[in-house]
Amino acid sequence: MLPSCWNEVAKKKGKAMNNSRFVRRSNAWCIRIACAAAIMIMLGSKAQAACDFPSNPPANSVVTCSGVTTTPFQVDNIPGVQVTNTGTWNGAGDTFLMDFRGADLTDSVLINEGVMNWTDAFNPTNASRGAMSKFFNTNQATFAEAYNRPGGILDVSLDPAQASANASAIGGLVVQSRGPNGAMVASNQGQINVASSAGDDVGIYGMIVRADSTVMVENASSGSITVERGVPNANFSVGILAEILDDSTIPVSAVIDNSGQINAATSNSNAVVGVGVYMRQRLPTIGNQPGVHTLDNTGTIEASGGTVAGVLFDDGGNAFPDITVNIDNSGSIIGNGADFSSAIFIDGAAIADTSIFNTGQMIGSVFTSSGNDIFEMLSGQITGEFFVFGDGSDTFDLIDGLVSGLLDGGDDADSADGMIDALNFDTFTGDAPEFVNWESVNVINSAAVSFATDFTTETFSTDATGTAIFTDTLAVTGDVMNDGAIDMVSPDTTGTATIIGDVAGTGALELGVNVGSDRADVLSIVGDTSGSSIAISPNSVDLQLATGNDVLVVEVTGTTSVGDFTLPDGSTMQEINGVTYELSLIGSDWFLTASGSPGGFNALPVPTLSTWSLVLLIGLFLLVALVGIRRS
Ligand SMILES: [Ca+2]
Ligand SMILES: [Ca+2]
Ligand SMILES: [Ca+2]
Ligand SMILES: [Ca+2]
Repeated sequence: MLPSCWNEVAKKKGKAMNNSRFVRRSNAWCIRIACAAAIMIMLGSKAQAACDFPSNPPANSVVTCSGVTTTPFQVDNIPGVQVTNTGTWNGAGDTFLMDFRGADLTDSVLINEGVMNWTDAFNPTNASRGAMSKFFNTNQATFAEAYNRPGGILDVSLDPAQASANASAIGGLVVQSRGPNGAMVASNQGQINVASSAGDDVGIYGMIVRADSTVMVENASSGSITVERGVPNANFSVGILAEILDDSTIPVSAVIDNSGQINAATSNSNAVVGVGVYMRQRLPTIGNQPGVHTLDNTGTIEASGGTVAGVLFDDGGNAFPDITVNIDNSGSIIGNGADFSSAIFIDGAAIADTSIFNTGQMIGSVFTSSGNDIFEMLSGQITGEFFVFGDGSDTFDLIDGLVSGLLDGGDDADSADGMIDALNFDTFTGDAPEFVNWESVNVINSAAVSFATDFTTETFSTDATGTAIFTDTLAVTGDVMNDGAIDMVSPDTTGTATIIGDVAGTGALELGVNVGSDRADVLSIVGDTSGSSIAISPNSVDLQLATGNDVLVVEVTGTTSVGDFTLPDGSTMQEINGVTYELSLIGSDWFLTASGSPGGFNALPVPTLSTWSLVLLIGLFLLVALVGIRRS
């Protein structure tokens, strides 16, 4: 037989996936499967059956089930069996369809290409159960795979009359690999539907994929997962759960790749929790092995109802060290809850370092934990009430796209606690969203950003190519390092921005000036300017003749010294509307004063006729006089 994950890997390579770890890992597994397959061909038996092939075939059998059946197919403590359903398989009540159990299920492969219906489902056992397969907790499957192929349908509906009989979760595809450092691969390329219409006190799941060390889950572009709970219930309704269990002696990882549709819908009751993709590391590894949890989403993940998360990570409240969560979204992640809406929720008890790369759409808030988190907003749109990064030194890079909601770096805006959050406007052009609790705010790499809402930070900076546009009356609390440009130009020269902190840097300060009415945009600095050499650039807003009166441009309450500000190119002189002005320090305030007479000299109005005009006029008079003399 062909290794069943071979096609998956080929397809991923064809997609030019950038997640090379995923491909490398897949290749390693496929080599193992290829070997197992070769052994099967040499040793195994092959059977065709209308879902009535006797259970417990020899090891390494390849079993195909067709036709219609209601008989469970059991594999008990037999390694290397591959079972494929191509027909229609109906089960009802407390039952299994494909039932894998026992101590050794290594290299089991479960495939559905037909229809598997589980109606009136209930689960009185203490272990979760799915329409398609179940491995008990005692299993020792060091590697196993499960596929719902294109066209395959897994349909589960819970029995309302048996609501109280349920003891554990019910799902569409439920598999786990519990051997030493076990690995589990599962892929949905067809349809999975799980529905509950009664108050069943049990979690319902499209897919549950678990292992001690390694989990790989795919919902392919042809895949759709719908989990729907019609009535209030405190338990979970989840599209995909990818969970690392316990006892791994090697670093653990879970990779989820969604390019299809995932919808987890609950009723609008507050207590109802709906989750599109649930990433979890529940129990301790041996020796606190590092854990990496990765979601690559190019499709749609949506959770709707009462309290919802498009994507959720938790570590069972264990605060495991050395956990990394990576989310790459170029599709849609939507949390649409009546009471609580999050697109991404990293449980606050975890200390995971979370990295999020977004080029797609997110609707709903984002919460990360006390780790050091990174959010790269590369393009697309995120719309939510809050984007909260919590404790730890976190970074938000706004490069392109639209952010609608409050960006909250967490902890405070002070580095004394050792937690220093950086908000970087990197090449971004547009309006800054509202933000709080960032120790460092930076406008870099040719970014041009308008700031309309007062903010507090420890250090605000522009690099040599960055422009910060301050709207009228903006107040910035924090020190400012301006190596690029602060642009306060307002057409009516009424800008009165305030910096409550020290100012330094070698950049520019763009102001609007009206030298006809002795007015300019004024920057107030409640602090010192020592050591700076900022070039004030007065931009005349109209052509009114200059009065030559003093014009205030910068006021400083602390210390400021000659040379801290200049005019462009290090000059101290500039002609504006016919009068040469000089930048003068008077007290601790900076004025434009008519050249040579700092301190209030009222220059005479500039003559309306130039000297050349006068000469021309005098010449004309002389000419007229000469002509008059000759005629007389
Ligand atoms: Ca954090
Ligand atoms: Ca923080
Ligand atoms: Ca902070
Ligand atoms: Ca802090």
